[in-house]
Amino acid sequence: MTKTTIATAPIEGQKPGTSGLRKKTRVFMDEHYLENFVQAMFDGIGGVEGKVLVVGGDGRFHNDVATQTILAMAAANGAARAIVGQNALLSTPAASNLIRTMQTDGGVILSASHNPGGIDEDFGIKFNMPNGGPAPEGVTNAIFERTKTLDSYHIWQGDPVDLSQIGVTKLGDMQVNIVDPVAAYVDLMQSLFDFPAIRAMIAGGVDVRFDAMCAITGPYGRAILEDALGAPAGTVTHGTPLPDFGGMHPDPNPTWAHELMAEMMGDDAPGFGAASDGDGDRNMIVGPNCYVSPSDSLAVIAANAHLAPGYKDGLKGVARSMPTSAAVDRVAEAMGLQCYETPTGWKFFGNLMDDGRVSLCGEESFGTGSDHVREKDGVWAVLMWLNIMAATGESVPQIMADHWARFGRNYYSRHDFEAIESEKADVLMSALRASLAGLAGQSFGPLTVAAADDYAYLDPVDGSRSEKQGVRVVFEGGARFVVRLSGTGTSGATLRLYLEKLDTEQLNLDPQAALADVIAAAEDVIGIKAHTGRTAPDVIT
Ligand code: VG1
Ligand code: CO
Repeated sequence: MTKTTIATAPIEGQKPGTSGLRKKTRVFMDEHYLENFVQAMFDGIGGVEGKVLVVGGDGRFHNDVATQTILAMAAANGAARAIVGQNALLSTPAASNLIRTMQTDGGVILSASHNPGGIDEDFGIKFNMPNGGPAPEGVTNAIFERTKTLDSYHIWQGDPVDLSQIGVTKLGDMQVNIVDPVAAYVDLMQSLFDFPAIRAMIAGGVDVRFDAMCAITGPYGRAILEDALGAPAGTVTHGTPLPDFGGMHPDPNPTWAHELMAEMMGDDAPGFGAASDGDGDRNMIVGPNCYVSPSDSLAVIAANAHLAPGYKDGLKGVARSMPTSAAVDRVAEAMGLQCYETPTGWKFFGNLMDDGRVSLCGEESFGTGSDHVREKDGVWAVLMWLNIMAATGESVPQIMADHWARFGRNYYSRHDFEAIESEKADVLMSALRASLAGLAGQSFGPLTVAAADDYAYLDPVDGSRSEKQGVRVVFEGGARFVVRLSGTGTSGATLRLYLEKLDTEQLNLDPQAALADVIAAAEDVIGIKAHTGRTAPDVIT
């Protein structure tokens, strides 16, 4: 085996988005594409000489081949050690945990998360920092800048490492530790939640369904729910990770997790249902005939986290992404907790957690997590819910009814318009931004605009500033909508429209009906139909 330096040239468009670089798999398979980005990543963090890195991914098509490339490049760039999940598998939260507990210099996570996998679908890669969290914008910008000047990369030429056996091996001078991807994560969950109480609840007849959507959480779900908590075999469905996710779209929302939804909305539904995404950081919670919106799930967890042993002393504070509903704000206010608002993307929560300001974070996009790692964590949220149910003896519908009775209900929905021509989406956003200054005071149906702006964030910990993080229009009385373009897609543009309205009296309306005024006003202000020709969203959550 030899270390070689390969001549290359900059490749355009290697700009990380909301969560790393995501492109079509075939793009990543192009000559030098992955290698260029990995070298830029290593250079962007100041080199990997003598460093220790965690490497793993969600098992989608190309995960295995890309892992070998990254290991060969880490070795040639002088890394001291790589810690790799067996067969190159690691859920995103499990990778975050290993980065932290093994005190490494960071990690490379291969995933396009909730995007479909396969040779004709999506692939992705991102760098996580020594704190276990996604690289902040300063670092991703440095990586992107480096992609523009790169003229060579270093790689070991030789046989691939056998990643099928747990143990220690070598690649050139670099040590490679192949670890069980699940074990340390199970220990962490056991340290946070009351496993005996959850076990007793399941033994007492609460039937659990966990849809892993043929993605990474299958082995985690089985080890925890079926082995440690005694749920019967079959509790975890679609539990074997497959390179193409069995053709499923591993995004845990009512549209894509429709098999689970059908079961949960049917007669004889299980007592608790959940699904996770491609890389295991998202979750959807469903009770019998009771879908829990992610914003509500965050609020319920904020109100009840103290029931879980790992959080018995209460939360330090909470944070939500800007488009996430203010349901959690109401809980924070009642409990005397500080509540922070950040731009979309988990990378913005890291500083708040590292600084000890918050211990619970969440996004409306089915992401919830705590400071046990620095990523959102799907299985963690499932266990938190089961722990709350075991501690209160209440069902999911009861928990929701109690919560809304106490705090009111922030009716919430997100409408996604997918695969819009990028140019049309850009024109729409520019026109919307240009109209903001004149919106205040204007009425749309029964709603009058109180304020409209383009959200910018000043990080209270490091003083960094992020601009243009979403247009928000707030109406008198507090109803609002938010518009932004997705930063995780790989073809065209996806427009996300987030809608919200608080009601403290009528608690059992259909969200789309409750939000009808806001939906109509949003269309009047934005003109989605006029700009794109679209009359209805592709996905509603
Ligand atoms: C989406 C979500 C965002 C989430 C991101 C990564 O980003 O809206 O809340 O943090 O995906 O999630 P965007 O830019 O498409 O709206 V995952 O599960 O991909 O790591
Ligand atoms: Co994900």
